[in-house]
Amino acid sequence: MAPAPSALITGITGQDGLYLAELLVAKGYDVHGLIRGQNNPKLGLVRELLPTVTLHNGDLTDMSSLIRALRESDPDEVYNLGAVSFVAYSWEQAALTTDVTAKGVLNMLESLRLHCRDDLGRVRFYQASSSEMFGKVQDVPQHERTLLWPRSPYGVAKVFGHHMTINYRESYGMHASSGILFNHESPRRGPEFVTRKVSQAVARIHLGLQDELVMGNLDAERDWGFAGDYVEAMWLMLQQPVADDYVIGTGETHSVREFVETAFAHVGIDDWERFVRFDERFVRPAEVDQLIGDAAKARDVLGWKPRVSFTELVSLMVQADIEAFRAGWK
Ligand code: NDP
Ligand code: GDR
Repeated sequence: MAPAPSALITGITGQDGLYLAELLVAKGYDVHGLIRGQNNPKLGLVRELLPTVTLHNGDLTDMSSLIRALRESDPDEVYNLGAVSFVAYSWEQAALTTDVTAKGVLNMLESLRLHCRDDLGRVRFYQASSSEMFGKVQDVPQHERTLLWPRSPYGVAKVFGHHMTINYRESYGMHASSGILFNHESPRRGPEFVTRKVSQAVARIHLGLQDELVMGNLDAERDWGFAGDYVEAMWLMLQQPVADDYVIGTGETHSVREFVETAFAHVGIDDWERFVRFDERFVRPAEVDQLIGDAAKARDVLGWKPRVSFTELVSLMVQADIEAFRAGWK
């Protein structure tokens, strides 16, 4: 019997890392994760959800730790999901964002190149690229050949990682693929992101625990999908004989206002405006006004399509938060 395939995931403590690790464990992989910091607060959660996963200490800014993690895990596939991923924060810590989200990708690719030595196609690599790279969009909808025009230090950092991934593929023949993923959400989304901020607030308002929701730009439009669907696309990319880049999105766009309205509708509140207050603090120095992905290539080549609709996504997030608050977890 062939040995189980193995995978190393950076960013395993994040939203996507958890879903991807669960998917790979279910597929029979020997799963390894990179975990950073001397006392990571997510360690307990990872151990509880993923008891069979092997964790390796390391940080994307520390190349020797990446080489060690590769040596210890000896993976067939590497998924590079680790990043400073909150766009608003990237203006406050632009240099840190560059070190982790941009140079961290180079550190991982270079570590992999050294690890694989004379068989560079041996390990398949996935880079978590982002629709934020499209920024001031030059095509509607956005596809794999749309010109990149990032609008934040985060977006700029992701462009670096994206092109470095393509460069390592072209220079060394590495099986390095880049998924240009549009926003994807879930009950595991960090509370700093708008969807979870809204789902938590609406749940708390519904339960009488909070009476207002303070927001920034309600006019921004995003192509929102469910994270569980999107990690399948990551895996599918690495199963292809030839590495390539793919846009992953739903092909629908909705405003932040619509997200808020749909979330309140889930708890039977129609006059939602009375709960929502605007605060300049949440407005960004430069905004990405509208994103909408054309995932035709992923549909045709990978056979991928999203399963969860916008309304289902909003409802499942609000409902999960209602249940979590009721259970008194938070
Ligand atoms: P999260 O913010 O939930 O997770 C980020 C992960 O990166 C965490 O595990 C975090 O670890 C880790 N990390 C942060 N800094 C470092 C570091 N210096 N070294 C190693 N790991 C580090 O992000 P998501 O799960 O939502 O996203 C996964 C990836 O996909 C990210 O690269 C993100 O930029 C990208 N992406 C996400 C999209 C989305 O809509 N979710 C869309 C497109 C791209 P810790 O817990 O220790 O902080
Ligand atoms: P985004 O996600 O920047 O698209 O990046 P986020 O949920 O933070 O913002 C989406 C839009 O909502 C507007 N907005 C607010 N955002 C936040 N966080 N808080 C608010 O109060 C608020 N009010 C309005 C924002 O201005 C923005 O237009 C996410 C991250 O996961 C990235 O890592 C990933 O690459 C991209 O999605 C695709």
